[in-house]
Amino acid sequence: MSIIAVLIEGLQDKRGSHSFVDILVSAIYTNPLGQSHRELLAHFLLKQHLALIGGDELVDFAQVKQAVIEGDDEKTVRLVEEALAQKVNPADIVTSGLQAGLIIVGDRFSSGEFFIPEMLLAARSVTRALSVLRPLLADSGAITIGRVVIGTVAGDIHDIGKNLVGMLLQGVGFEVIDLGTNVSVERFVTAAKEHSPDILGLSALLTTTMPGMEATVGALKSAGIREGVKVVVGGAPVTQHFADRIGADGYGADGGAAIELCRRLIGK
Ligand code: B12
Repeated sequence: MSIIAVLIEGLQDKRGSHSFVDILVSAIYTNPLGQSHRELLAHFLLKQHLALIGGDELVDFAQVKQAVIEGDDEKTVRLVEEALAQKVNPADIVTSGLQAGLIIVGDRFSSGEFFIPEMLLAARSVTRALSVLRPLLADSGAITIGRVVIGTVAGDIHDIGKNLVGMLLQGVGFEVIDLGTNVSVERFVTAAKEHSPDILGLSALLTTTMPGMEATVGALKSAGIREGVKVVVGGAPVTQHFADRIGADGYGADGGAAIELCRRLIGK
C-alpha cells in the first residue's frame, strides 16, 4: 500500500487523535518524497485532521505555518491571538504552527529557494508570536524547583529554540538565567560559578559551533566545578550520541524532552 493510501485510511478512521495524526505527518516528513509533495501532503493532512476532530472554532495550524513561511509577523501574531481566543493549547500552536513553519523555511534555505532575509523574516514572526505566548508558557505560578543557566554557544546567534526551552522550563517551575547568544566558554564558566545553577543548558544550531559545547564541559572540569552542575545540550544538529561523546549529562531533542530531562536530573 502506498504511504498516501495508508495516511488516507488512517485519517478516515474516526479515532483521528492528535498523536495518531502527528505520527502520520512525521511519516511523510521522513518519506523520500519531493519537498513540494511533502508540503502539500502535510497541509492536506492537517486540514483533514481539523475536519475530523470537528467544530467551527478550530484553528487551521497550516495558516499559522504559512504566515511564518511568508515572514508575515502581523499575520502570525493575529492568527496566534485568534487561536488563543479559541482556547487552543499554546504548546500545539508552537509545534504544529510556528516550529513547523520554521522547518519548511530551513528546508527552503537548504534547497536555495530561500535566503537569509527570508529566514530573518520568519524568525521575526516566530519571535513576535512567542512573546504573545510567553506568559502562558512561562508562568508556572509554582514554587521554584531548581535553577538553570542557559545560553547559545559562541559563534551562534540562533536563539528561538533556546528561548522556547527557557520559557518551558520556567513554566514547570525552574528559575532560568538566560545568558543570550554567542556565549563564550569563559562566560558559561563564570556564570556557573556566580549563580551555582543545578543545570547548565547549552544550545547550538550550527555544526560549526557544536565544539563550543565540548569546550565548555572541559572548562568546567578545569575550573573544578563540573561535579556541581549538570550539563544539558540541545539544538537541531545535536544528538544523544554527541552528548555522550562530550560527557554531557543529557540531551533534549525538543522543549518537552528538555523539561523531562531537567526534572529527572534534579530528581523532581
Ligand atoms: C531562523 C533561522 C536563522 C535565523 C536565526 C534567528 C534567531 N533569532 O534565532 C538567522 C537568519 C539569523 C539565521 C542565521 C544563520 N543560519 Co540559520 N536557521 C534558522 C532556521 C530556519 C530555524 C531555526 C529555529 O529557530 N528553529 C525552531 C526552534 C524552535 O527549533 P530549535 O532551535 O531546533 O530548538 C528546539 C530543539 O533543538 C531543542 N533545543 C534547542 N536548544 C536547546 C538547548 C537545550 C539545553 C536543550 C535541552 C534543547 C534545546 O528544543 C527547541 C524547542 O523544541 C534553521 C532551520 C532549522 N530547521 O533548524 C536554520 C539553520 C539552523 N541555519 C543555518 C545556517 C547555515 C545559518 C547561517 C550560517 C546562514 C549564513 N550563511 O549566514 C547563519 C548563522 C548565523 C550565526 N552565526 O549563528 C543552517 C545550519 C546548518 C548546519 N547544520 O550547520 C540551518 C539548519 C538552515 C539549513 N537548513 O541550512 N538562521
